[in-house]
Amino acid sequence: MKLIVAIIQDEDAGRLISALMNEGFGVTKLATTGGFLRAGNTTLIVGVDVNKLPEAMAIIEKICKSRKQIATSPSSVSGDTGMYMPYPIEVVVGGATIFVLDVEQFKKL
Ligand code: 2BA
Repeated sequence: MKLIVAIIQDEDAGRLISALMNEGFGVTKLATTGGFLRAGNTTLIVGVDVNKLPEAMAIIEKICKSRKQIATSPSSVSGDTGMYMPYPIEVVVGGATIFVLDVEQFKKL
């Protein structure tokens, strides 16, 4: 068994959860925050049989879209003044950041 940990954008979460559940995958949704943008995102954990992994990955790939986002820089540009000067930046947030982990044990009690 494998555990998919997929960090996705909030906008895609509802559709992705529905698509995965329609195909019989079990899904847990976590409300998370990206370290760089300090904005909300969604992390899904999905336990899958090894032979179903490609199917789950294909669903994630189909639904999750990358988007440009304008954000205020989380760090300061202080120069000599020591002042905090936030400035707008454009970043491309990926459709999904995915980790696939080996599952040592899986139990439902
Ligand atoms: P954030 O950390 O909020 O990052 C959002 C987007 O900002 C990133 O999109 C990337 O395009 C940009 N970004 C991140 N760090 C940057 C930096 N130091 N300088 C310039 N731009 C930067 P993604 O790479 O698609 O990441 C989307 C979200 O996935 C991240 O949100 C974070 O929550 C998660 N993530 C990405 N890589 C990760 C990793 N190696 N481990 C854990 N979580 C990760």
